[in-house]
Amino acid sequence: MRMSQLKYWLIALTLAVIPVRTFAADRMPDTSKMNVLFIIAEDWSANTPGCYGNPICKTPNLDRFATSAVRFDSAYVQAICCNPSRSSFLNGLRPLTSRVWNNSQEMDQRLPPGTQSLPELLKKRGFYTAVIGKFFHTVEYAERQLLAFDRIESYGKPPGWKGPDPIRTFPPVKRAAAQRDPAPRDKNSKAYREWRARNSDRYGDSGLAPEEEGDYRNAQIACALLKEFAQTKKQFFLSMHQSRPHTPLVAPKKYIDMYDPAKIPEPPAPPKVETSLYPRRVTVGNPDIFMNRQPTPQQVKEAIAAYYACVSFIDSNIGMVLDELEKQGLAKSTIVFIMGDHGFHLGDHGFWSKYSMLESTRRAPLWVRVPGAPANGQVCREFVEFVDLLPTVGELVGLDRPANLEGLSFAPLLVNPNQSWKKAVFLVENENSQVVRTRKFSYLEFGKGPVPAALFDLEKDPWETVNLADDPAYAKTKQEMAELLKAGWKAALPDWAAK
Ligand SMILES: [Ca+2]
Repeated sequence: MRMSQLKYWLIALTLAVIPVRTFAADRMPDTSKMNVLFIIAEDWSANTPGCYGNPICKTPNLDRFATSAVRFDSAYVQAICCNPSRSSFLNGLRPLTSRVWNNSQEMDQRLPPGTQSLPELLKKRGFYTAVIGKFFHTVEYAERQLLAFDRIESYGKPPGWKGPDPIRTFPPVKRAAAQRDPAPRDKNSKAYREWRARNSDRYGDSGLAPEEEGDYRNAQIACALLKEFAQTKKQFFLSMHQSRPHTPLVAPKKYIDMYDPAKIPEPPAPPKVETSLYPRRVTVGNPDIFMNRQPTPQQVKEAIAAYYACVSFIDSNIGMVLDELEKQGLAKSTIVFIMGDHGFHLGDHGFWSKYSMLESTRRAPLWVRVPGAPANGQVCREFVEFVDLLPTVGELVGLDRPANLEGLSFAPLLVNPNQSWKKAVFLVENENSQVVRTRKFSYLEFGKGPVPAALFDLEKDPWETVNLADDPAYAKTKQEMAELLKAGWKAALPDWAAK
């Protein structure tokens, strides 16, 4: 055999072996130089986008985006409301490790020493970092972390931050006299708390043109920044906030007019005081909306219609940003994550708002588009957790990932969304109340409340209405679920990832 023939056979042999071993990595483009765009919307029920199966709520931009991204159908947050959920996924830690499980715990006072948040890691890696609107729960809770942003737009500035002036300014909003109800200055005052409740517990026409709305303006700022980034050509991280569909459920009239409350079906899982896990919400009121009263059936439909209007409004704003990404030639070099920060009850169980361990709070919408990823356009039904976001970004762009992260990069699911993945997801309400959800069951333990535990058969009862915790036929299942909850997230990892 001549030397050239030998070389040929050696190369052929190598090629025959390599594709089997590195099949997945070979099919993923080089993502290390890509930009990262986060779009985070507040309190977003995964049951609402059209591409998630809602036949009424209109989300044409997200539906189109879904054809070029991976839509995660089983994405779960780790905490029951904003502050702990964001503290969890923006630091890659679960609530009992971040030590933040409610809205009043100050993140930067409680994180384990040495914790590096996502913007800090990106900054260290050389990204130009920009944020538009809310990112962490409040500026006061994240002053150190926010200093990692080169650009802060439409959001409070932490002390000592010295960045550029706003890239865009807007004319002041002219509110009608009837809508004038300014917030009292002292955030610790009773008057402020009363104003907050009054302001939150509303739905319907915002009385503003889209151009006067903060969410629209945030999208405009994002477009201006993308234009700048296209010229400076720095590798960037940009996060844009959408305050909807958080309460108040108000939107410009054109979006409210899209929905006829008469055509909204009644919510599933009608309220039952005697079996409710959170009975106060069925008898007294809810957080955020319908706070001191129970809505009439008509008000239920009107509020759901208004929520859909809010979702359609942010869909339009998000579409504006995605279009600009194309226009500026950045779509092929920018990884896009679109997500809610947790879910929302829309009248199911008689519940509104979040603050529960049930599916409506746990599950949130999540789309991920890595340009050129093989799974784009597909739906991933495997379990992912929001605590996985930081490890995923870390793997894609090559961050120096801290050793104590409590998630698993789901980048491999962007290559093959059908491979076997986590067997369960976890959420924490507080130190003593937690839930584990497998494909078939959810199991909840309560530190206090009407029952110590709840077990639901999700195949038979997806809306979690029949508590089987005391049913002898489910005794073995209950024990297994309790053991899994105690064993924790590591016990639910795919075999290859378990340590
Ligand atoms: Ca929220």
